[in-house]
Order: sequence, then C-alpha cells, then structure tokens
Amino acid sequence: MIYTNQLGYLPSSNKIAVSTVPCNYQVIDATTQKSVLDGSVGTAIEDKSAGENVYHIDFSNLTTPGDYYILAGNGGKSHVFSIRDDIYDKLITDISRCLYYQRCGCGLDEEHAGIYKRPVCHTEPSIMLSDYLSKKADAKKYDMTGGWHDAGDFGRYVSAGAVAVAHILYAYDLFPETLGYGMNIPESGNGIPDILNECAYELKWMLKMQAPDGGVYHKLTAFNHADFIMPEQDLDQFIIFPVASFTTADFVAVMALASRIYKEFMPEFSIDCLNAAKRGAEWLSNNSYIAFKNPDGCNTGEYDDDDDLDERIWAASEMLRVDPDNKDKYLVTIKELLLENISMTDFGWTDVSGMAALSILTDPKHTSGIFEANVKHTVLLESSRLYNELKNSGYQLGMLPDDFVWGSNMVVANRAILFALASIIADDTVKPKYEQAVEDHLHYLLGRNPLDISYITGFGENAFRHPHNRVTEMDGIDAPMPGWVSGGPFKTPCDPAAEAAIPKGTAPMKCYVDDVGSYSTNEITIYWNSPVIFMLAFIKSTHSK
Ligand code: G3I
Ligand code: 9MR
Ligand code: ZN
Repeated sequence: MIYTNQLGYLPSSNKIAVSTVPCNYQVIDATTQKSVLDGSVGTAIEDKSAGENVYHIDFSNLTTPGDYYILAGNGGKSHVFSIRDDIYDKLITDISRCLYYQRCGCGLDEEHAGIYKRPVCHTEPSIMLSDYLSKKADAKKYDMTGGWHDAGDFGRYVSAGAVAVAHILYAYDLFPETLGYGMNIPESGNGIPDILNECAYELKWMLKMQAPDGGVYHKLTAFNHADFIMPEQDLDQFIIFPVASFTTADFVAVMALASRIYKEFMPEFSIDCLNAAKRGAEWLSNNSYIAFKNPDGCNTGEYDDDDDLDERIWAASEMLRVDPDNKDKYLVTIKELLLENISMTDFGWTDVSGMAALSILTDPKHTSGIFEANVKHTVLLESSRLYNELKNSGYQLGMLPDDFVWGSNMVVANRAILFALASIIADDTVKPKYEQAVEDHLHYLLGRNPLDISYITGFGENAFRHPHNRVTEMDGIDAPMPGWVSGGPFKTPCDPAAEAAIPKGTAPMKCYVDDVGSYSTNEITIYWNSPVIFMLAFIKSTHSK
C-alpha cells in the first residue's frame, strides 16, 4: 500500500508518501498516464503507534501543478492527489463552514446552507439544574439560545466553545491575511471577516452563560443525549448546569482574547467581551477550585477537570494584555502558576496552558516581561522532544502510542499548533523543520496514515463518510457535508460499534472505524475542526512569505 495526502501538496512543499513494502516506484501524471518521476524507497522505519515498518517515497522534486498518483513496482497504487497552489483553499473554507452548520437557535436558510438548510432549533427557555432536579413547578426561565452545537450531540459547553474559538482567534491574530475568505453566511458582506462573524455567534451565546456574580455556568444541555433526530425535533428541556472554576477561567481567557481581536471590527461587542472578562477575573480572584461532575443519571458531556491551574494561567496571560490596571495581579498569578506542574504546551479542553504560552510568546508588547524566557524554554524543549519522535516515526508525527486517546486527531492538530509556535519563536536555523512538521501532521489527517483514510469529510478519494453526528445521519442526504474532522483512532475505544469492529490488540493508530455508531472514534466536534483551521492558516502564511 502507498499512502499520501489524498488531497495533495503545495508545489513548494516537501512531498513524502509512505509505502508498507520496499519497492521501486513511479509518480504517474493522472491526465497523461505518463511517468514523471521514479526512484526507490528509503530504508525501513518503525512506527510504534501503527505497529509496522514503513518506507518513505520522497518526490519533493516534483513541483509542476497537476494530478498524480504513485505506482509501485509490485502494482500497488496510491490515490490520485494534486499538486496546486490553491490546494487547501476550499478545505479551510469548508472546515470553517461546518461551524455555521452547528448554529443553534437560528434556522439555516437555503441561500447559505443549500441542501443542508434546516429549521430553527432549541428556542425554548432553559431552567437551572436545581429547579430541574426538584421538579419545581414555576422554575425561572432563562433565554440561553444561540451558540454552536458542540458535536454530534446538541449540547453547548463553555470550555469546549472557548477552546474552539481560541484556536481560530489566535490564528486570526497571527495570520490574518490567510483568513479573509468568504463563507457565505448570513453576515457575509458586513465588512467583517466571515470567520470572525462566525466566532461571534458562539461568543454571544457564551456571554449569556455568565452568572450575575461573574462565575460561568459549565454547560447547557438536556439531562440526557437526544435520540438520533434532527435538532428541530429535539424538544427536551435544556438545563443550565452550575458554575465551575475552570470553565470560568476558560471564559475569561477567550473573552479577553476576543476583546482585542474584535476591537477594530465590532467595538461595542469588544467592550462587552472585556467587561465580561473583567467580571470573570474578579470572580476567579475570590474563588478557589470548583469542580464539575454530572449529577446521577445525566449522560451529556462532562468535560470535567481535576484542577483549574492551566485555565487560570491562560486567563491571567490574556487579561495581562487587555487590563493594564490590574497588571501586577496577573503577573503574580503567572509567576505562582509557573511554579506548578503545568505543561504550557497543550491546546485542548483538558489542558489549555499552551494557549497561555501562545499568548505570552506572541505578545508584541512583551507584557509578561521576565516570564517570557521561562515559557519559551519550556515550549522549545517539548517541541524538540516531540520532533525527535516525529523523526523516528514512519508516519512522521510527534505522537506516541499513548497519545491516541478519544479525539486523537485533535492531539495531532494540537501538536501541529505547538510546532507552529516553536517555529515562530525559534532561531532561523530550526524554523524550517518545525514548519515542515506542521505540514506532516496535515498529511496524516488527509490520508498519509495506515488506514489509508482521509479524516476530513469530502476531501480525498477515501474520505470518511459516517460521522457520529445526529444532523449528518438524519438529514436524509447521503454524503455528509464536506469539512468535518473525525475524532480519529482511540487506543481503547469505548462504544459498541468500535468494540465490535476493532479486535483487541490492534495498534493505537489503527483503532478506528468509520461507523456512525462509533462516538469514541468517529464523532465530530467544533474543537476538532478549529485547530485544523489554525494549521491551515499557518501553512498558508509560511508558503506566501
Ligand atoms: O484524564 C485522563 C488522563 O489522565 C489519562 O492519561 C488519559 C488516558 O486515556 O485519559 C484521560 O481522560 C480521557 C479524557 O477524555 C481526557 O482526554 C478519558 O479517558 C476520555 O474518555 C475522555 O474522552 C472525552 C469524551 O468526551 C468522554 O468524556 C473526550 O476527550 C471528549 O472530546 C468527549 O467530548 C464529547 C462530549 O462529552 C459530548 N459531546 C461530544 C464530544 C465529542 O465526543
Ligand atoms: O451522541 C453522544 C455523543 O455526542 C457523545 O460523545 C457520547 C458520549 O457521551 O454519547 C453519545 O450518545 C450516546 C449515549 O451516550 C448512550 N446512548 C447512545 C447515544 C448515541 O449513540
Ligand atoms: Zn439547536
């Protein structure tokens, strides 16, 4: 078998395909059927996560735009892929548009959603968990409409939303020139980049999730996941779950970030975000760790967290940049938290401390002063450790077998964000290798993997087709909308569909099934799409230099 990025490569990119057997190969022009390059594979490389040896085919010298496939001496063939300058343009637009398709509390009209149009959903008011549990007859009702459905379910979770929006706003902060594409959404043409319009839809809902005392409610879901129905058919009571400290810190961080990104485009909204962030920051100063656990019998997403230290350092790092009056307070928080056991290198909902590092290390004003060097050291050390893993791996990922958790494709994308950050802060001599590492992670997601699958719907000849997603399953349309990123392989899958399909002892990178029932390997979420937007923005910006 020969695996490539099934979508394709930029002309100036390095191009490496992976073969499972040693062989000679030819790169064939798919239009003329003529060989344009030939050679033989390199030496065997073990891949621990895939549990196999593989061989690299390096065809980087091929830079002529076109459609190609690779033919091995033993008859094996890759999928057809392209080499083109605009190869990732539709991809980033469609990945972004999937967020629009998640909008809750508004109908999706034909003009913008095309065949994926659907009526308005979840418009009824919500009630507090305590009132729900006590079955209070005249429970107070709250308008909590809006935001994006989290995933294949209809829940809306503040931490998950904060992380998704943050990936995108950081991309905008660093590479704005790459994110100006039109998304054909209702706000298109209002003078604001569409990707910011889309994120504002989620942020406006998040503002509703702040309690009067400044703390932030953890989530807004039904008590149990709905059956597989369309969102407009779901009439369950939505419930406001209690405040948690880590959720509040995520909220503070993303609102502070939003206040600076939206200043130019939506000045009043920017002030709302800043005020909400300040109220949340005040609440954080007055409250220590508050956990979140699902009440008995509730099965919607838990997003629990044993500590709130990484969230607090993210919040302090962002507040530092927008609230100069309290600068000293935030610096003390950062100083204290840097002494704790915090990674400073992860970008997912469980560990957001990499966002703090990103904020600190890309702050043009260097507001964090003496702490910058410390954070830079940590980021470069971890990047170098993971880069060594990449170099010693067949599929060229900075991943270890244990990294194949639920949503491993997010880990893949978040490692790419770390490499992107490393390339930004590293010396010129090491920049190129980290830039390359970001692309390697994209190639994996788009098909250069041992399952020969593109984990992004609609992109690549063998893209996955059966996401665990109520809308794509129930909308009566055969193919899912393009641009969804699958959760991906999970070394200990824990849903009935995956347990039935994946034999025990399967290598971590192969523990995946393209089955709508497999929520632990094949769901979609807003925060699995968002880091890929960051990756693509970064790749586009490095190639336009
Ligand atoms: O925290 C432990 C860590 O200490 C340990 O090293 C690691 C090893 O496996 O496991 C860690 O916990 C995992 C946790 O995610 C954090 O990565 C759990 O095993 C794993 O079950 C858990 O999966 C989460 C899943 O919900 C179940 O709670 C996913 O990350 C999370 O993305 C997913 O989120 C769901 C929402 O609940 C509902 N909406 C859909 C969404 C996507 O599937
Ligand atoms: O659809 C739900 C998905 O979004 C969650 O990630 C997953 C784990 O919490 O749960 C899914 O819902 C299932 C529920 O937990 C148990 N009954 C079957 C539901 C749909 O397969
Ligand atoms: Zn809805």
